[in-house]
Parts: sequence; C-alpha cells; structure tokens
Amino acid sequence: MEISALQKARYQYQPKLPGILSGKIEEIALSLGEAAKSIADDTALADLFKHTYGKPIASFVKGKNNKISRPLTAGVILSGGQAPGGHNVIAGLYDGLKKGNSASKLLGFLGGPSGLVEDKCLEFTDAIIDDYRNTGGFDIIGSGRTKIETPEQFAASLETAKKRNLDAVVIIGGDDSNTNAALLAEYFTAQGSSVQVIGCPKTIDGDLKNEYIEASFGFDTAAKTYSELIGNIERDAASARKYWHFIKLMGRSASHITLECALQCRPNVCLVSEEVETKKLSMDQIVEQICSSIVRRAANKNNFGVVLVPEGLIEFVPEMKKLIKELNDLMADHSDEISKITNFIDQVYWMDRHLSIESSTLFKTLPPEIARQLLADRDPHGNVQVSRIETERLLIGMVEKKLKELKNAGDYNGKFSPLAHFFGYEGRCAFPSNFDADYCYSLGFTAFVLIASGLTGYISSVRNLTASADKWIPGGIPLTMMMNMERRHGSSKPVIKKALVELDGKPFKTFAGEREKWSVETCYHFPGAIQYYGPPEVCDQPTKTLVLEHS
Ligand code: FBP
Repeated sequence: MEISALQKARYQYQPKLPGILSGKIEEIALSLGEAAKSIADDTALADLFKHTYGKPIASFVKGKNNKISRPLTAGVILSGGQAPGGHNVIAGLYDGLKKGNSASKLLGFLGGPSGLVEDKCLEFTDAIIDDYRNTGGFDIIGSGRTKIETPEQFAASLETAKKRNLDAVVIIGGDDSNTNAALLAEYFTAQGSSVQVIGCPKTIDGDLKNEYIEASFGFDTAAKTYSELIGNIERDAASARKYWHFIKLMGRSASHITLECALQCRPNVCLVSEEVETKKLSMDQIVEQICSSIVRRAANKNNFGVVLVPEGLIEFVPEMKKLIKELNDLMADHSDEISKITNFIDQVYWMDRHLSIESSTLFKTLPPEIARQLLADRDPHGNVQVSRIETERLLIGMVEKKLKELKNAGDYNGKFSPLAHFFGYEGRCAFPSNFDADYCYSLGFTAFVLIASGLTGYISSVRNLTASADKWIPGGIPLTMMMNMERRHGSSKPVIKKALVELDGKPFKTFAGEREKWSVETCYHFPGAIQYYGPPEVCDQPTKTLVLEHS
C-alpha cells in the first residue's frame, strides 16, 4: 500500500518518554502510597468493590524490580469514539512488554469490548505495530461501544481471558469504559482469577480528568485540529466580510473543546453549556446574547463574525433538557409502540399526546428537522445523540427571526448571511500531535509497568504534563478512587465522575475576562496547522486549557 510522505516520516518518530521509563527496565521499581478513598460515597463503593476498593496510589522509583522481566500475555481493547493517539498507546504497551521480555505477547481484541466477550482477536507483531506508529485512527483493531454489563458478558470475558492465558486486559476508553474496567477488575478478582485489568484515559471530549488524570488523550490533537479550521474560517470571514459562521464543535456534554478553541481563536461569540445550565439561560436569552454581538458589530459595519456552539448545548438549556428527558423516557418506555409509527407527522401527534404541556408546546415550535433529529435513535445508554442535532441551524433560524424584529423596531441595520458548520469527525483521527504521540506512548508503557508490577483495577496515569516529557510523572491510580454513585436509569450506579467545565476554573475565567472585547472587535487568532517538525515552542506545546489549569 502506498503511503503519504508524512505518514512515512511519522513511522520514524520516536515518542518521548518520562525519564524514569526511558532507562533500564529492571530499574523501574514500584512504590505504593497510602490506601486511597473514593471522591465520594466511600461506604457504598467499598461495599460494591469488596476486592479492589481502597488500594494505594502507585508511583515508580529507581530501584530493583525482579518481576518486570517475566514473560506476560496481555490483551488490549479500544473502546468508544476514536481519539488521536490510540495506536501509540498500543505501541507503548507493546514495546514495554517486549522490552520486559521478548517472549511476551500482546493480543488486540477486535471491534471494542465485544471482541473480548466474543473472543475475537489478533496477535500483534512488529510488522503490524510498525504500520501504525504515530498515526491517527483506531483502525489497527477497531473500536466499539458495547458495554460489558450482563452476568453472561462478564463470564464470557473471563472465559476468553482464561482461554487466551491472559495476565492482563488493558481497556483504552472514556469515563464509561473505565468504569467498566473497574467492574471487570472486581469481577475477575472476586472469581478468584489473577487476570489484571488496567484502564487508559481516552476521549477527545476532555471530560475524563481530575487531580491525577491531567488530560484524556486525543483532546490536544482534536482541539488543535478544530482550532486550525476555525482560524482559517475567521480569516476568511475577515477577508470576505459578508458571512456569520455558526460552528458546532464535538465534545458531547462537556464544553472543554469549544472553550479551548475559543482560547486559541478568539471568536466573537462562544457559548459554554455549563454556563448556560448554571445561569439557567433559555434559548431566547442565548439568541439575545448572539444578536447583541451581531447588532454591535453591524453598527461598526462588520457584518461578519464567528460563533462557537458546543455539541451538547441543547441538553443544558433548561426547557430543552426537560423536553429531551421526557422524550428519552417515552422512547424507552414505549419503544415497541413508537417503532411501529413510521410517519413523522404521526410521531409528532403521538408525542403531543404524551408529553407535558410545556414540553409539547416547545416541541411543536421547533423546526421540523430539529424535531425529527430529537426523535432519532438513542445511543446504547438511552441518550439522544447530540452530534446528530443541528443546534447551529436551530440557532441560526432563531437569530434570523430575532434580527427581523430588531430591524422592524429600528434597532438593527445590518446584513446577516449565516453559514453553518459542524466540526467533529474531522478531528478524531488526525495524526496525533507530538504531545498526544508522546503522552499516549507513555500511557501505554506505564500500563505495561503496572501490569508487570501485578496491579489490577488501576488507570494508567502520566502527570506533570506542562513540563517537558522527560519530567512527566508516570504511575497508577486506583479506578475506584475516581468514582462516586450517580442515578442512572432510575437506580444508583458506581461511575467515574465526568469533569465538566468549571466556571471558577482558570480556562473559563480567562475566556470570560476577554469575551466582551471579542464580541464587538475583531480579535481573531490563527493557530494554523499542527506542526510535527520544528522548534518545541511550535511543535510540543500543550493546550491552553492544560497550561491554565496548571499555572
Ligand atoms: P467517547 O466519549 O467515546 O470518547 O466519544 C466521543 C465522541 O466523539 C463525542 O464527542 C461525540 O458526541 C460522540 O463521540 C459521537 O459518537 P459516534 O462516534 O458514535 O458518532
């Protein structure tokens, strides 16, 4: 197969490792701290995770490690949405295993967690790994969103692990997949099995982070890819001076990606879902906020601009949240009945009869396309798939209406030509930035050391990420430490807490301190494309979010 010049060059890139991991392998010793507690609900969690709760934080120090060189067989799973750098986690894990003992093996389960349940896997070789080093995508083994949750699935996973003589399973995924990793670790131990389970923090959404996980991998590359595109659009907007661009950005519930892009590009308006929820802003108030920028810029003859919209916004607007919740419940409780109604008009009538008065009134005022999208299939967790809802178009429609009113009242005298964009899939499989290439390789290598040290129920953690890679601090965090109990589908479940944008955090505060100026003036910044070769200040910088959070 012919490959691009960049891909060829990236095969040769040697990812940087934290100092402690780049020396002699038999000199990486394990150091255990004190028993750790969960962030909340410790009694309930200690009860649910009888065998794996209360483990200590693990770090690595220079010292003798006799265990590290024994031959091991590990399996790896890619779970959930693609994130740049996944291939490097696998490469780091593979290289670590082989460095420990050349007889060690790494199996890749195909198509996500279902690969473990159904025992579908391949064995990695040097040739396979070398074809994927420093590349984007998850195509090396594929990913999937199957959740291992039934007793049969747990039993089948153990069966596969035994059949394949696995010492450990590494699950590369987001908050839900790592919650699953914790449950699997507990199940294996409770069954008397010695198979270890280690998680790795993945998701472009950036919402799997806490004191010990400074960033989920993929966020850096995805946010930089979108920022490049937004910067290009800003330059086009300022050149043509005739369009207002409404750009929706991926990220599911959390607005981390949108906020990072705003810090990078300084758009005229950037909506932050978490602020909308905290201030209980209605759709009308959000539209007023956008119109205020349009009207004031028009007064300066600037009939152009850029608005950033987080993917999950619609679920944070109180009246929409209520409507979506009612729709989710109705669709879950009456799925058979609803599946028989194939005509959209009849679906709307059915909903009209079953929704509360407020939600039904709102539902009927939505543009038909949006109402149709709200009735589309739910994801495996029963949630609306926010990436499919064209919130950017809904906002454009509402803004057009409001501007007409303002024009009639003599309060606006500009031209409004809107364009809608959605950036999501464009960023999930990009070549990982140097940061993500190094970080992912380090996470994979760290996972190997955790396995070789005999730990289970841990997530691979690499900290101090704003320093140069040699000063990064690798280690392991007990998965249960990041958990609390939350209501899911009507019952209390153990879950890893999702990190949403904090309104008193530095990234949001920095943005909030600047946004008034950006909304009227043209302050655009053009980050340009991710660079892989050149000076570190151009190629190796972490995101502004990470820098601000750790400044
Ligand atoms: P993960 O949470 O699994 O990492 O996926 C992130 C994400 O890219 C979201 O930003 C987006 O809403 C969703 O996946 C899209 O899902 P799909 O890949 O199924 O279209």
